[in-house]
Amino acid sequence: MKSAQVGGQKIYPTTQGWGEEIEMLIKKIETALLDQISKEAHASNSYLAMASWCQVKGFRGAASFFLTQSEEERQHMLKLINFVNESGGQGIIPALQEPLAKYKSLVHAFEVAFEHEIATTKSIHELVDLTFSSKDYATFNFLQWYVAEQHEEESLFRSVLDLIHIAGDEQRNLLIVDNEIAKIRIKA
Ligand code: OFO
Repeated sequence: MKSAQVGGQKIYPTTQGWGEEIEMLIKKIETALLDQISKEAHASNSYLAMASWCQVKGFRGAASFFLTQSEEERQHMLKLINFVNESGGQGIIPALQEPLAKYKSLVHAFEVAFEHEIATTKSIHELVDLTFSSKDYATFNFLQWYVAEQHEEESLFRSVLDLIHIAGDEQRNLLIVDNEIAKIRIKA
């Protein structure tokens, strides 16, 4: 990075470079941000796979829900890439691991999605911890948006799961639920 925020201050390398300790700290935070880019990309791809499965199974509401979610995750990834680039690093575009293509049921797809969200929240919180303990307040501040976003998304997925559980297994009820899922983001 051309400059770094350490100890609450913007610092610049000398002609000899950063000094080993700061160099390692910057690398650690940058690596963690790149790892988060990769996780957001995987989330986007996974939700696209879920949208495709839902479409094939006739769950049009859930398909549209997952498509929107996939697009949101892509935006989260882009936001991180921009931040890393603007901070003097380089946002690396990761290779994608193949997401799960088949689900046992609609509830299964949403359970997998919810687990993704819980894992993402954990990873964002670890990043926040790292930036705070490193006194990298600029990145810490940037990450607050992700903390709020994860809180919202966990709550959204929890509402969908509640809805599916109330409906039970009956196919007729599931179709009504599917309609409701299409509208849930508007209500939230
Ligand atoms: Fe990227 O917001 Fe959830 O996962």
